[in-house]
Amino acid sequence: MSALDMNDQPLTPSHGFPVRLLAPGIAGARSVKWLDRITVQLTESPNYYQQLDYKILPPQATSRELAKIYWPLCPAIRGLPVNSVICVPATGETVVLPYEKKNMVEVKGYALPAADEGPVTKVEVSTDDGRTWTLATLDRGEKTGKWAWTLWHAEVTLAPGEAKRIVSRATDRGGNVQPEKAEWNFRGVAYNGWGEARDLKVVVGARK
Ligand SMILES: Nc1nc2c(c(=O)[nH]1)N[C@H]1C(S)=C(S)[C@@H](COP(=O)(O)O)O[C@H]1N2
Ligand SMILES: [Mo]
Repeated sequence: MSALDMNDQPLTPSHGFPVRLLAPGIAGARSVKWLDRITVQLTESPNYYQQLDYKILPPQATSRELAKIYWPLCPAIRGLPVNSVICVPATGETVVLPYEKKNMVEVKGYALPAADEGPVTKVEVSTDDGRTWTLATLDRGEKTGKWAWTLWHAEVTLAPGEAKRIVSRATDRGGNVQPEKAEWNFRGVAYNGWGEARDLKVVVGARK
């Protein structure tokens, strides 16, 4: 489909004004901006980004030279895998807990479903490297669209101290669950290992 607006405002030039293609469930790289013509053809587009970028190369493609062998052999990315990211707190941050609510840390982030297997149905957060999980609240709940990103928040227990780590894991309607780690690839694309905030310093603030 084509888009003329974004968030009820006309598209800005940097997002593709006057017309932008929107391909729901397909990586944003395919949502072509500044659209001026559409061709229907039997062969794949020779466009640089279709042929030589946004592909998941196998792990043995470890250099530019080796990658050259694999570019024509691998399919262009279409759908992205299920994913979640922790935005608050951020890695390296010092979290000051109010004295009255010590040990409870507010965590916020976003999640997206795999390709067209959305929406995200569950996000979980862990403060013990995945041994136990706390269910996050999906901000839009049932109203989340099939292809939409999901904002989420959770409150987790985290004792004061240094080098603390929080991780997140999303599940979508198709049953896809975010893995702890994803396999390395040359361009680092489509990485969907657990969301993470690490090197956190947690301190308790003064009594009110
Ligand atoms: N014409 C055109 N459209 C494009 C691109 C581009 O280089 N040229 N980049 C794509 C990529 S890789 C991405 S991630 C998205 C980014 O869209 P945004 O800037 O609106 O977030 O636009 C896509 N559409
Ligand atoms: Mo991109």
